[in-house]
Amino acid sequence: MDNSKSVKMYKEAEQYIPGGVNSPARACSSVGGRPLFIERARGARMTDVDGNSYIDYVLSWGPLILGHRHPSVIEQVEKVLKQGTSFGAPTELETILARTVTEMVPSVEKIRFVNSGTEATMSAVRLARAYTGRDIIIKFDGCYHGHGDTLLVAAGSGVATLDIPGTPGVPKEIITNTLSLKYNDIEGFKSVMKEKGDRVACVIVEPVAGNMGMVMPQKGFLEELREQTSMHGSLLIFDEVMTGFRVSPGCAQELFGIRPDLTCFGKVIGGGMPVGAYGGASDIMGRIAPQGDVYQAGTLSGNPLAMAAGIATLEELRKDGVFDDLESKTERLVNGIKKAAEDAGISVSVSMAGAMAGVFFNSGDVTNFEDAKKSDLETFAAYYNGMLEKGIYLAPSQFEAIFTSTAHTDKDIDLTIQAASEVLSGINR
Ligand code: KE4
Repeated sequence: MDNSKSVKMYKEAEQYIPGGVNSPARACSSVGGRPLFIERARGARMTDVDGNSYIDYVLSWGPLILGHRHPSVIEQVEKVLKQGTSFGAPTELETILARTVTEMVPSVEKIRFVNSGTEATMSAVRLARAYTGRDIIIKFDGCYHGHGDTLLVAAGSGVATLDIPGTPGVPKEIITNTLSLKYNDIEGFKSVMKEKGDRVACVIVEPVAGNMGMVMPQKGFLEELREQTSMHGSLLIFDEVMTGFRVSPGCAQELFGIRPDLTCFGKVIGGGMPVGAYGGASDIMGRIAPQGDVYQAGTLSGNPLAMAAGIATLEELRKDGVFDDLESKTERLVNGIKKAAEDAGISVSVSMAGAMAGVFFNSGDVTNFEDAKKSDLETFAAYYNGMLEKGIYLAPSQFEAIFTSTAHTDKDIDLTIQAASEVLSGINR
């Protein structure tokens, strides 16, 4: 595959941008490659600057659940573009998207838009600390909640991929009140809450973990988080930046029937434009300035172009049958990859929820970060590069997830399964 233009552009980018990328997750160092420079995309396909075309399962790391350049998203954004790009003043579009989210996610009575998932989680934690008057926050190893100082402890995603501590530059005092526990370890969580529960401001969790690879919550885990936080007057925050409107139209909280106190959103809610959000019960959100005294602000928060993309995306997702189709496509894909690995004699563990899936090259079940780190990273690198050669664009890390979209066709899924079969059977030879 000719990548000469990407190679040239990457060299140029490295002169001005650290690592040549504006997010470490895009670096391909962990799989021994370099990032491709993309020229255009439509539906489930992306084309790089050398004219190579790929079936895309990264979808801008989740936002493009309708695929690239969905007609209604483009139409809505172009309509707003004719009026302006940003006003720094309220627009009706913000209210429309806010109302849509409250209709789709009942636990959200009020919502504040920001520009990224990081801003959403950072603000939700600040709000929880203010609302409870407490300082301790609990997260889980391998979960990634963006790059905010207090949450970079034992984080997943690019922090895990690059195997870096994640906290250089974060003063110890800032993270002394951040406890990171083992995901799915109910007894461990209960004992910490027994000892410190009355000082815990919030527990923040990815209800389906997608940043250590994809790890499902074990039976009773989320229920226990809900029970213990209610018992101790702590807030339960669901970080649904990745799972939001992807694992179910009503998010993971609908899938598992758990009502968190606060929910963080990102990715799909912006339809490919920079949007994050946090929301929850009115009495909690009422503490946010200017209604309350907890400060959080943003120049481009609620940007009309981004709101238009988000509205168009959620309106499409609400249509009957969309999720059933997404789910069956994802199931066929992940079972096809599983069978390809097993036929090649390669240990594999897979999982899926709605329009997201995970594939670990691992001989055991993966229920937490420790298990995930036992995966065969060499096999993953060979699989990643082999699939790329065959025109299948995956996240360049074992510690990321697979995303499907309404734009992926049955033919795309068949081609992907075929590619996996050829690549994986070639690895062990
Ligand atoms: P952003 O600040 O990147 O918009 O959102 C941070 C975030 C928060 N919470 C969860 C559960 C997330 O998955 C993320 C971001 N996800 C990564 C991919 N695993 C974004 C990719 C990147 O960092 O470039």
